[in-house]
Amino acid sequence: MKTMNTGPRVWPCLALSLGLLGAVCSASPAQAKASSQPPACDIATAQQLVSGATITAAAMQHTTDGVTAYCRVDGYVATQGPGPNANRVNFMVSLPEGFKGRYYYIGLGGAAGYVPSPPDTLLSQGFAVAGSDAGTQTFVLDWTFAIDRTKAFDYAQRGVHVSSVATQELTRGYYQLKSSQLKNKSKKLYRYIDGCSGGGRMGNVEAIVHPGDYDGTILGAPGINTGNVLLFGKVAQFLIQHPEAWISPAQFVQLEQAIVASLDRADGAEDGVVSRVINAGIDPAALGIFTEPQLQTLQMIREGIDLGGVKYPGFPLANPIGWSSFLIGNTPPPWSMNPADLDFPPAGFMVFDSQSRGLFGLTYNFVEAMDFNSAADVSHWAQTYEDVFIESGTADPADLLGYLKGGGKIVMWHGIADNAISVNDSIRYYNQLAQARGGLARTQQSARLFLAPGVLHCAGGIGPQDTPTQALDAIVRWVEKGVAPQSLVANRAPSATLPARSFRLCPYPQRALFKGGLENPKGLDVNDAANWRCALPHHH
Ligand SMILES: [Ca+2]
Repeated sequence: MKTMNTGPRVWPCLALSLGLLGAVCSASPAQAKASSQPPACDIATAQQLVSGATITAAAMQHTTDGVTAYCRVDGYVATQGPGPNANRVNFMVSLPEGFKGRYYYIGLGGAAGYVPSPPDTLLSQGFAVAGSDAGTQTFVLDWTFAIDRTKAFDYAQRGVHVSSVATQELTRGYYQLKSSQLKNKSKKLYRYIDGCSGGGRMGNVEAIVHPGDYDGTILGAPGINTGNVLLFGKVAQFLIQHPEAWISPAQFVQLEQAIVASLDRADGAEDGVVSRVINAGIDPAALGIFTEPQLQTLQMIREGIDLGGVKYPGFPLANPIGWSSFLIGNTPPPWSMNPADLDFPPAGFMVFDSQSRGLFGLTYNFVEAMDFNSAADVSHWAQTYEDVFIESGTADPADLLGYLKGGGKIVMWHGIADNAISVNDSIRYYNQLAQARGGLARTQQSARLFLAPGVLHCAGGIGPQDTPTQALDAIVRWVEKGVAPQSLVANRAPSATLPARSFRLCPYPQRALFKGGLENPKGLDVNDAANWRCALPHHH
């Protein structure tokens, strides 16, 4: 296999699907405008507002529509240890005119690696927007930076924390939230962190390790289980060693059509969408289109992996066409490591290979070195990950209790068709959180999980595409007004093949039920969320 070469032009769509886009929101704002002018937007002034960080740039900018002016401040926090090298966590915070007392931190997916730009929509709505590279400066699917254990620790937990502290200090200072001139009586800065995949991991780690940093946390398809990447490696190794077990994209299209044909109605609405997590109910072997080795591949993906104690549950059968890009590869092995070639490996291989090199050395070749059938090998890998990415491996949901008891709110969401992180793992995590918190009812007072039908990893697929927007809207109301979300209504824009649709997403374990039912005698529009309601499974 050729050497790892990960140019930035690879996987642009994947970068999107890893949750690199910020969300937008349209909540009604609290009055929090400073009555006095904000300080000047320049390096010297910004530097005076913050301790423990070095400001490198500060300048007024405008949203692309030219309407909203904001002061963008860039800087870094110097870090040291546990490795011998020092490091820098680069950050930005953008401070708009028309500030509404809200601060939003952009959680980055994948390996982070760059300072994100603030979304215009959030700035126009009066959010101060912050983000950082989490202390890494590599491509989004390259974790080899972890060879430097200082960078590994920054990525795991310290980077988001120190940049949150610095940018919140800058926000408070810029808007003079410590002064008495605010109309906002509480002088409260409402702080939100939002991300998907690796970005969800960031929010989860913050809530666990630094529960005082945020008031509201959005966990989109969060990477919270080391078994997730171990399963990537296991599947990729199996395919490399057994190329005949590779499954073509065309076969996944056939499988998906068969799944929808047989399971569509099981959720109570014939709408071409499998709206429930269904882990059984279809036997791929019965379709007669897969060979025995291919059935083994499917079984591996559905089975998950055992870390010894913690289990990473496998993927449900929902919309498996996404499995080609993430798990199986669009072309059969052997794969080329040259991004210019079309026979590039699946994203899951890239993730597991680079993480393995980051953990065990740049020349480490997991395909040769790992035995995924050996419990000792699997648990050694997982344990090394825990030791290097401290507090960022397999999370214990009980560790969220401090954040929740302190008043913090969590909106968690996950696409049922997720092709990178199994929706079953978010369900597992939420159920275990409910156990630790003393039951579902109590847990739902501060943490809710919403499942989005048809959504691939963070975005894409036939389901709703603005779930992050709706989740932010919901958590703002929850944090600032105490109104917990009874459901989220998320939307899909019309496409060449599908009409516009709104979806009702219900707090787990509730499900969305179509009021028209399978027969739909009144001819209700299945594409309108108003015709769906939330109910517990046994109430239909
Ligand atoms: Ca259906």
